[in-house]
Formats: sequence, structure tokens, C-alpha cells
Amino acid sequence: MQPHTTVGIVGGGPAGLLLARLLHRSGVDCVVLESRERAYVEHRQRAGILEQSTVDVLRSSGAAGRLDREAMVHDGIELRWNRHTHRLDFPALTGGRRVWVYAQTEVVKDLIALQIEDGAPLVFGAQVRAVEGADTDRPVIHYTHEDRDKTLTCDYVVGCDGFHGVTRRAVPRGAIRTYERVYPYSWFGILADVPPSCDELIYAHSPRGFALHSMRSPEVSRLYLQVPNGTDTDDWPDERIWDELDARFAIDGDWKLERGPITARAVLPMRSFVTEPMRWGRVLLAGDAAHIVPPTGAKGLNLAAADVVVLARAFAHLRATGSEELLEAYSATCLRRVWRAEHFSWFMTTTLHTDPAHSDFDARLQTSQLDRIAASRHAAAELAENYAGLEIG
Ligand code: RFL
Ligand code: PHB
Repeated sequence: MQPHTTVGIVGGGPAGLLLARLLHRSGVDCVVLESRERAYVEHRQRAGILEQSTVDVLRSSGAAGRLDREAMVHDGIELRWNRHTHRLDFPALTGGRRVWVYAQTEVVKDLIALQIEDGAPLVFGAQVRAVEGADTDRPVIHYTHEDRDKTLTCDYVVGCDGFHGVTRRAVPRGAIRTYERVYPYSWFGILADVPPSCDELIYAHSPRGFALHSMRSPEVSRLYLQVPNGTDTDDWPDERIWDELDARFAIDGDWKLERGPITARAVLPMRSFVTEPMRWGRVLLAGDAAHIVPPTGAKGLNLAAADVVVLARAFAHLRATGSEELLEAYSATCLRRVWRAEHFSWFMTTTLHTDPAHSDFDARLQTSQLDRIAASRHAAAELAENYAGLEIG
């Protein structure tokens, strides 16, 4: 007999792992197939900011023990432009919302440990090659594990395999529509063994380009610089990175950027992308497999978590009632939140970055918008509500 599961999950990133956790707790059986090895998945540097709703779901699924001990709770961010700084107070502007600084790598480690502790199936080194039969009631996952070709038949397949995954290809061309925007700049991200020079994240707009000061712990800083697409990390010796960060964060006041040993560096392209619908037959897409946002709004991981919450609820409903009604509503429910986050991420990105094709006129519009955020509680609240996370769907 062929191996079979109710929900076959392609990809063991945050979307796949959290979905598996939620399904396991509702008594829905599933298998996670992840192409990479555990150590690789646990150390891939990605997101750092969790919204209230993401923390809530990690807590309610019993996955927030270490998060509640170690995460840093932030009540705002700083925006910098024209050599001055403006703080947004999230709880005051949003009726009490805040964000958590807890690295995606840590969320992933916590979820993997729980999955293994539960004895729930999670296969590393399982490279999915294709998903077939989306329009049948027995879709099949074809994958390679330990040099052997294998298959897994499923009632449903969920593609949590990120932007470059294969599950999206199971949907015939023409059955889904994609929307895309590629930005004319990238982020150069570093990790440095130096205490953060700030208590909260700093998003800086400057004529030299955007910079972001984030953090991973009281001892480790995470910083990003806008750079041209195609930038080679070898062209950026440490001194040049720190000098450029210094120049972009500079304000007419007392502030100093502390420097330290750089332990990781990478260039990350930026893209907006949406697949509509997020379901076709018995194949569903979640997280980055379905949509991508540029990281300026800190939304990607939170969107992935929101998708799988909706999906887990739909599978639990199916199990309890036999009704597919929530699965049928899955795509429309998620896309409302996705498009809001797409807009916000685009807004943050285009307001804060320097576009090489832009004129001085465009640059003045950007600073006018930032001035407006500083002057108007309504404009500030709009940014704060989106950043700290909206209740949608
Ligand atoms: P992932 O994390 O890409 O996981 C997909 C998993 O699928 C596996 N896979 C396959 N497995 C089997 N067979 C195949 N054929 C497979 N193909 C792929 C991959 O190995 C991988 O393990 O997608 P997921 O789970 O949807 O999670 C999405 C998030 O990772 C992503 O949205 C965020 O990291 C985006 N993001 C941020 N999001 C936030 O909410 N807050 C942030 O502060 C934030 N900062 C960021 C970010 C993304 C960044 N990069 C790298 C673009 C900062 C950066 C720099
Ligand atoms: C991060 O800490 O990696 C981070 C924080 C905020 C962002 C993007 C990335 O907007």
C-alpha cells in the first residue's frame, strides 16, 4: 500500500511547521516534507518581528515557552529622516498593540523541537519534485529522500515551500493569476556581535538610501542597508558598512552607532508578489509560496502564520463536520489580509527607500509623507496599526 496522509505539507519553514503543529493539536494527521537538513533550516537568517496575533497563536498552540522568556517586547519604532528622529508609540496609537522581537530562526527551532517531541512526521532532506492530481480527490506528492524516489498520497496538499517552491506548479497555467513588482534595490543585511545602539528598531530614510537598525538579543544587532541590485558582499569591507550605516542614521542630536564584529552578511532582493486564488482543487498555498512582501513592513512571517491559522481552522472544521465550507473560503479570507499587507509593505518600502529613477520631486514627496506622520496622529496611527498588525478575517 502507498503511504497516505490527510494533509501533505510541502516545506518545513514557519508556515509548514506551524500548520503541522495546529493540525496535530486538532487531531488531523499530516506529514511535513522539507528539502533541507534540520541544521540549515534552524540557522537561515530571516525575519525578526512578530505581531500580537502571531504571538497569540504560538501561545495557544503551546509553542511560546521560550518566546515568553527570551523575546524583547517593543512598544514602538523610530523613523529618521532629514537628520531628525520621530518615535511612534504603538500602544498609544493602536489601543494597546505592541510587537515582539524574536528571530524566525528561534520560532523554527521551537516548532521543530515540539514536532519531534510529539512524534509527528517531519522528514528533512525530502526534496519534493512535483505535486500531481490537484483536481482529483487523491493528490500525490513525488519526492526524493536518501537518493530514493518516493510518493505520498494525500487528501489535500498544502504548499508551504516558499517563493521558489514547486507546489504552485501543480496548478495549471491560466487557473491562477499572479501579481508582481520587483524593486530597483536590495537589502544588505548583517549580524554583528555588538549590543544594539537603540532600544527600538530604527527605520532611516536618507538621500544615501534606506537603513534599518534591528536586533536579535541584548548582545546581537541586525542591520540592513539599501544597496543596488546585484551588489557583491565582497565590495563591502566591514569599515565601509559601518561608515555607510553611520551616515544614514545620522541625526542632529546625541546618538552613536556602536560597531562590532560582523558575523554574517547577505544581499536580499526585494519583491511584491501575490497568487490568486490561493487554492486550486485539493492543493492549497500558504505563506511565501502564495505571496511575498518586501521586508520593510516586517509582514512576511506574520502573513504566513495568519494563513495557516485560517487553514488549520478549516481542516478542523472539515474533520468535525465533513463540510468543506471553510476550505472553500480559505483563499478569499486570506487575500483580504494579504492585500492589506502588500499595500503597507509597498508603502513602507517606497516611502523610505531612494529610488535611482526618482527625481528630486519624488524625494520631496517622501519627506512630506514622513513629516505628515510626525504631525498627524491619524497618519501615525495608520502606520502603527498596520505595523503592529490588524485584525482581519
Ligand atoms: P520559507 O521560510 O521560505 O519556508 C519554505 C520552506 O520550504 C522548503 N522547500 C521545500 N521543501 C521540500 N521540497 C521542495 N521542493 C521545497 N522547496 C522549498 C524550504 O527549504 C523552506 O524550509 O516560507 P514560509 O514558511 O512561508 O515563511 C515565510 C517567511 O520565511 C518569510 O515571509 C519571512 O522571512 C519574511 N521576512 C520577514 N517577515 C516578517 O514577518 N517580519 C520580518 O521582520 C521579516 N524580515 C523577511 C525579513 C525576509 C527576509 N528575506 C530573507 C527575504 C527579513 C529578510 C531579510
Ligand atoms: C529583522 O530584524 O530582521 C527585521 C526587522 C524589521 C523588518 C525587517 C527585518 O522590517
